[in-house]
Amino acid sequence: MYTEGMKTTEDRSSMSAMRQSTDTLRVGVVGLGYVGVPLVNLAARKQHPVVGIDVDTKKIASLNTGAYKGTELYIQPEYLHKQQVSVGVDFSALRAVDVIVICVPTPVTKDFHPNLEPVKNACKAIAPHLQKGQLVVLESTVNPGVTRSIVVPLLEHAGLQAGRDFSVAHCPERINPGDTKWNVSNIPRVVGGLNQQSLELAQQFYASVLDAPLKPMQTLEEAEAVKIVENSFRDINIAFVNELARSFTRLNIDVVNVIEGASTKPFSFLAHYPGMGVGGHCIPVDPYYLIEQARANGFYHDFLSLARRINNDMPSFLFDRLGVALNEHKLPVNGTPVALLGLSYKPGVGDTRESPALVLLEKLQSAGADLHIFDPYIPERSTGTSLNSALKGAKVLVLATAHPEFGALDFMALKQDGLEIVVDGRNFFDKSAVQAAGLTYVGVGR
Ligand code: SAJ
Repeated sequence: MYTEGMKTTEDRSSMSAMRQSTDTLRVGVVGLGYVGVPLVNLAARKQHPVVGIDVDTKKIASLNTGAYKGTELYIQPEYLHKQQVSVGVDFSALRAVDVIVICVPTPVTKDFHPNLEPVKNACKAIAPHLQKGQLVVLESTVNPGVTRSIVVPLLEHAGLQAGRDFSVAHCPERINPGDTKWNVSNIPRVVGGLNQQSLELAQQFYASVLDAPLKPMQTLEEAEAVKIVENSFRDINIAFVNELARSFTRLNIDVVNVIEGASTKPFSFLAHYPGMGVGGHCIPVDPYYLIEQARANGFYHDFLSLARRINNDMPSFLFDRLGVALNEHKLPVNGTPVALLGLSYKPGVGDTRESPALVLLEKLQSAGADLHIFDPYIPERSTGTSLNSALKGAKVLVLATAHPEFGALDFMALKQDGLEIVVDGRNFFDKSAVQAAGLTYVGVGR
């Protein structure tokens, strides 16, 4: 541990070097995805020299040409041109930096267990190149205890001692893909350190890149828990309204109108909306981290687990509602032309991770539906090249993602073309306009 008596000249020089040069810290970012790339651009914008490392050679090649797809997923070409930023697969480049930030994915396995392999592999690749005086920050979302019990020992593998020879901190990422207001620069953050020295160095680093408050936590575990708690909070609130949607369907009450009504209360109510399920790399994933770790320590999160089950059941709920509507129209699923609009887990992005649309797609395929798929953000998985080609001849329209591109449908014309049923998995359409066109409307709780 860094204590006054134990500082060697070298340690003190590297720390004081970091202190003196926070305006030009050399930054290493490991993992160049939707979290790492914005951080690379931000650190470069703040005049830090940056080394970006990823194991994906194709990604590196694409980043180097500046042609990487996506608005937040490319490195500003000028940083590459003036060589302020360099990206590659060689972890030895990290020897020359002051701060190493780990931004690799933390997915769950098919049976919903946390998959820490990317984090472990990153630490194993970093360890041989770790230098005295460096700070290592984990930004990947992990359950409380992972930084101390998994990351630190793997980094120490090269013989250096965490807290004495190098510092360790956790600053959970809060990137919100597609968000035009909140970004890597202005989102407030929390940070925890292995020891006071680690916390202070991490605060110095983030103070030099963020234009947002940074709340120091008492421990690494508190910082890890913050991210899990904020995303579990969202998951249980969505589960609440999804359960209401199933109940109100039977009571013939429009749950969206009720939520809008509850939203008139100026305090103590936070609106969430029902839909065909919860996708993405955060909300449906993070609660499992806490469920698993608590279970390993003798506590079972009944409530978090129930919320996960409710949300995971929503694609089935919608599929059953489709079956009821098809029955009313004397149509089988098998062989009926169905236009499936959207595969992504949220509007405006082309990301199918944990997407409920894929669960519904599988059910429709298994039942033999004549599927015509269109997602403007995922052309490679669309069966047609346009919205109109997917809709042509469809008897059923299923909206699985509320992409804005689906907001101007002419339901009267679609009715003329033979459409009979609209299944609105995100309560996206104007129900009365659909019904006025003589179509059957199936929503989620409305
Ligand atoms: N969803 C609902 N009902 C809601 C809100 C969301 O069914 O009321 C569904 C969405 O359709 C989607 C899933 O939940 O399938 C996740 O949606 P999201 O809006 O939470 O989007 P994410 O996954 O990008 O979540 C991120 C998170 N950010 C981080 O973890 C850093 C989350 O904490 C944010 O609250 C969220 O963005 C946001 O608010 O946009």
